[in-house]
Amino acid sequence: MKAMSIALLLGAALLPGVTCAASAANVRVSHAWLRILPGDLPAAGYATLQNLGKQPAALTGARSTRYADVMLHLSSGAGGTNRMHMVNTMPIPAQDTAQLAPGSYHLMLTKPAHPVTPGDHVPLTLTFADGSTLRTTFIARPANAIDAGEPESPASNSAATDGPTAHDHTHGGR
Ligand SMILES: [Cu+2]
Repeated sequence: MKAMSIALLLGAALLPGVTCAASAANVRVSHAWLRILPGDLPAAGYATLQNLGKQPAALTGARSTRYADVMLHLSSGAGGTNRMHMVNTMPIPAQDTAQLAPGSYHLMLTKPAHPVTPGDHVPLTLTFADGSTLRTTFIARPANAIDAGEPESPASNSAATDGPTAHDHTHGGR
C-alpha cells in the first residue's frame, strides 16, 4: 500500500519532463525583417528559424499588434512568375534551419493599424503547430531591401531568453 503510493508519486513527478519539448523553446530566430511596400500593398516577413530541438517543429504563422492580418504563404516562382498560396505550416526539421525568404515561405502582413515605415521594430508572435508561441521583433526595411540590413540584435528573440522555464508554453500574456 505504502509502496504503491510512492510509485504513484514518482510517476507524477516524472511527467513534466515528458512534456518539455515545446517548439517555441527550441527555435531561435535571426535576421527577421519586413519588406514594406508602398500604399496598400502587403508587407512580407522574412527570417531564419533554427530548430535546436531533437523533434521537428512547424511554424503555422504569426500574430501582430501592428497588422490585423498575417498569413503564411509559399511562393512558387516557376518560370519567372511570382505566384503564391497560403499554407498551413512551414516545417523546421529537427536540429536544422528553415528560412522565410523571398521566393519561398514568407509571412504576408496586411491591414496595418497605422502605417509601418522602414526602421520600425515590429513585434510579431510566431505560432507553432504544437500551440507554443514565440515573441520576436522584425525590423521594417524598404521595398528594395534584400535582407535585415544590420547585425542581428539579441532583442529579436526575446521569448527564447526568458530563462530555463521558457519551455512553458502556457504563457499567453505579454
Ligand atoms: Cu505572399
